[in-house]
Amino acid sequence: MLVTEAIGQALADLGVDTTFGLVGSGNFHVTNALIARGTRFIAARHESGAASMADGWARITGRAGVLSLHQGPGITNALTALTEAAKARTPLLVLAADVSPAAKLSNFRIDVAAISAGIGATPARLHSAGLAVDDVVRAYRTAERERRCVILALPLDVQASECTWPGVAGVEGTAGPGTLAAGAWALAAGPGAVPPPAQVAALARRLAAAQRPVFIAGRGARVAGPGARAELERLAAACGALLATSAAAKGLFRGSPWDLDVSGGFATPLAAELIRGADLVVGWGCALNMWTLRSGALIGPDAFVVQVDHDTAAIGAHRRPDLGVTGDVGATARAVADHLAAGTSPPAGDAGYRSAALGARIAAQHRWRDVPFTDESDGSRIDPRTLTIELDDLLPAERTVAVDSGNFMGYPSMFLSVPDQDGFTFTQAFQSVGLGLASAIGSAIARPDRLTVAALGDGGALMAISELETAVRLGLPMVIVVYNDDAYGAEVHHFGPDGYPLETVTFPPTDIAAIARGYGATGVTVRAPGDLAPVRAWLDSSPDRPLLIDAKVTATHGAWWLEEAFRGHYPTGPPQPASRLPVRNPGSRPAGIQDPP
Ligand SMILES: Cc1ncc(C[n+]2csc(CCOP(=O)(O)OP(=O)(O)O)c2C)c(N)n1
Ligand SMILES: [Mg+2]
Repeated sequence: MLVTEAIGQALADLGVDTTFGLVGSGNFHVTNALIARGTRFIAARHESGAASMADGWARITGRAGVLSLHQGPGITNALTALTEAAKARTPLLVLAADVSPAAKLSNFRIDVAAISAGIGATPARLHSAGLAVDDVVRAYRTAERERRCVILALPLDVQASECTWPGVAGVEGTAGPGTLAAGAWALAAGPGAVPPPAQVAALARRLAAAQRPVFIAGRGARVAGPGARAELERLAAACGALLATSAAAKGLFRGSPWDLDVSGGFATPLAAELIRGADLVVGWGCALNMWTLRSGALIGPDAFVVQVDHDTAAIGAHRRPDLGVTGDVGATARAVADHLAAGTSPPAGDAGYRSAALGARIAAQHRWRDVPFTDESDGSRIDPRTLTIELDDLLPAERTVAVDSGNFMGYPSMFLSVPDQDGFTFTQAFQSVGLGLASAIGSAIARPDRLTVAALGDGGALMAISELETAVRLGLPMVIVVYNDDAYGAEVHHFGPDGYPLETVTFPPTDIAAIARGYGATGVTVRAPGDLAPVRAWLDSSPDRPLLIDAKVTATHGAWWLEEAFRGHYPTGPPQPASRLPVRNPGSRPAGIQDPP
């Protein structure tokens, strides 16, 4: 068989059933080999979109995504989205066509390995026809087990070579095509590592002594498997801990009466108060970074901080804990709960942080929509909070929310509820604008049983709008909400108050609903709650195409969480403005063209 066919066979045997990509000559045959073996191929319109779709799909399914790219520009077009995947530790295998070594002066030549390493991905390559299957299996397993973005260079000459099916050498129980069991390596991967007994005892002691413990679970808890939540809840109940998550694990404790939702910039006033009041904070598979802890402001002065992570390198990477515990989230929680249960003096009768009075406060105030605010809608523009609360009521609760980056991003993150930890796709590891639409499409493909809601700014929407064609072609009944302020609002609100010129970051109004209709989607313009009636009609119509809501939102002031983000740019304090010279940029708007009212 050809090497391309062997690659398709090996990946199909590994259980790959969905691949994303954009096909050129260099990945034409390998993509077809995957399709011939039963894989569904999702053709995107831009490689960035293809990569974000694979990323979103992998986050929601918990499986390794597979992406197929043409050589050279096919790879470079995908780099921003791949950087996000690498930083977020999304398991992703990239089948990256590459020029033959002998094609020294090919226009398509780039240094794939150097670029891969430069964005934090793991470089790999097909070494020869004889080793190709081993190379592919190793790359896939590295992506899957180590949660890496592995970029596997596929030189054209190796792809075109003949090979004999090698039976996936070195892999247990494989002698020929179709025999590589999908779970064969999963056993060896060893999730479930229990920390050393001394660490278990130390954490148990701290929990037993704590008056007001709070657990913050992160991405590591989300990916630790379905049992992790139950183990964490059992332990939390034993010591009276309140429950919170990082944004990446939003939804993990949904339904618990002790769930404070997200810790960090998106925390409700009540959640922030209670986390700040904790005497013990335990991060579970959680980086405890500046976002989750509001740069440390959510940790009270006398709080004891514990970090549990199976990856030793993660412990203390952002903030030095008072106690580091090396172990799998679920296994550690179980071991500590068992230790507490077996102890001679457990905190008998002590409810910890779980008093009846607090329970009542949490029940009344745990959602952002329970926090009073002044609706700033004025008839021509809708307050983004009002818009999002209306949508929260209108859209089915069984939903996946995917959020792009920008000033708007807190509104969907804070005001739209999600059903569980698999209901939120948050591509913020690289803080790139423009990945939200495609990661939503990947999420929608991953969970067709749920309504996917993409939340975008107008900047991010227009940057990535070409994937609307993909969503229409695939017949995805998803909702795309554009918080349209005709601006790069993040910049406007950051620099505007200091009097800087804003011509480079403001734009004439764009009718994004009309653009959506041009792609074949349903488009609705919303300026007031009453304009949302067509959303109800769309929901009731068994839709087979996306609905884009072009929401003209108020923009009188910036979102407060934005300042937190900008503070991260300058850890040693913001630079002082050197000059305030007015900037007149003739390139931004042709003379004589006025903005429509
Ligand atoms: C790829 C990329 N380019 C530029 C930026 C800088 N940036 C951060 S937020 C933002 C504005 C995004 O505008 P929009 O999507 O309309 O959201 P808004 O801030 O207006 O709510 C920009 C340009 C970025 N983060 N990523
Ligand atoms: Mg905007």
